[in-house]
Amino acid sequence: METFEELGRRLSNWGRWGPDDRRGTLNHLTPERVLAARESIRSGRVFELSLPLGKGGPQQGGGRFNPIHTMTMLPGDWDLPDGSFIVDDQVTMPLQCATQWDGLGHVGYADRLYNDVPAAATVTARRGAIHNGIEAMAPGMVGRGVLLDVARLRGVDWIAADDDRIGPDELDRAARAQGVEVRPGDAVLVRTGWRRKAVVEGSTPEWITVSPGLDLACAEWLHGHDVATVASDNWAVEAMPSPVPGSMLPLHCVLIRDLGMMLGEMFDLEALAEDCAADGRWDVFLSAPPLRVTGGVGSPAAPVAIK
Ligand code: UVW
Repeated sequence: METFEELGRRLSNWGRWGPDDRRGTLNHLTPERVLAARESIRSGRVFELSLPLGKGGPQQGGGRFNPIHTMTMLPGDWDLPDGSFIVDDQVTMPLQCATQWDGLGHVGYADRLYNDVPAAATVTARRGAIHNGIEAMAPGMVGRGVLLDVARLRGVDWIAADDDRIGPDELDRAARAQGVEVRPGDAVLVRTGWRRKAVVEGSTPEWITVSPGLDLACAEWLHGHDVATVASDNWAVEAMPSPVPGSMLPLHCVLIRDLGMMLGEMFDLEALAEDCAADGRWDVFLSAPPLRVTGGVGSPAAPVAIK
């Protein structure tokens, strides 16, 4: 059986867009494809796909915590002679704690990041990811998005963590059932229903330790369709725990490090999925830029889908 490293080597995009490329599969997002994505706007309805940022956010793992919002200036602190006043605030948060993009500095293996960049020498405490920082991805994913509602295909509110992982055949079946085509340059939005579970049941510790999601075999499907990005409503896009002994995030490794693909996590696809099921249109115009955090390995995102 092919290991994830062998799969990564076989699908590798290293060198495809030049030795200094830092944008990976976002290169599929050409001006022509962005322009064509306007055809997905039909009604003007806009859907917010991010989770609220605050202490009510999801259960966290790995030392991450929900955003801490503090007021740094209250009415009365800086009042002006004309009676006007100024109020300021700040947020302290890990960049990986809510709706987010994983950048190309987020995951690697064998001391390499995307496009053969040495990891230990180029990700530093002072400067972050010197070569594969998230700022190189800006303006990021702005183009056509396709929602594949796998939970709906299975006829469930959400896929259970111990159900079968989502494989390439199922992505094809969802697209066929919905009558939508995945095109080069698209963002594929995969709904597992995991967000709905958090809303219905509350975000329990299991929400982050186990989860439904994509199987490693989906890497070849995403590669074969020349998609720009993939995003999901769970916390890791891929199914947890991993099917590969000793490897926690094999799909991350192949997609981020070998293909150069940003992953979108904890996207709230609930309202959008309801609307798509109602009108039978599953393609959207997606605007989901990352913050330009210099040397950042990820970024919070506030994606919006326009129908
Ligand atoms: C980890 O980094 C562990 O996961 P994710 O990319 O899903 O935030």
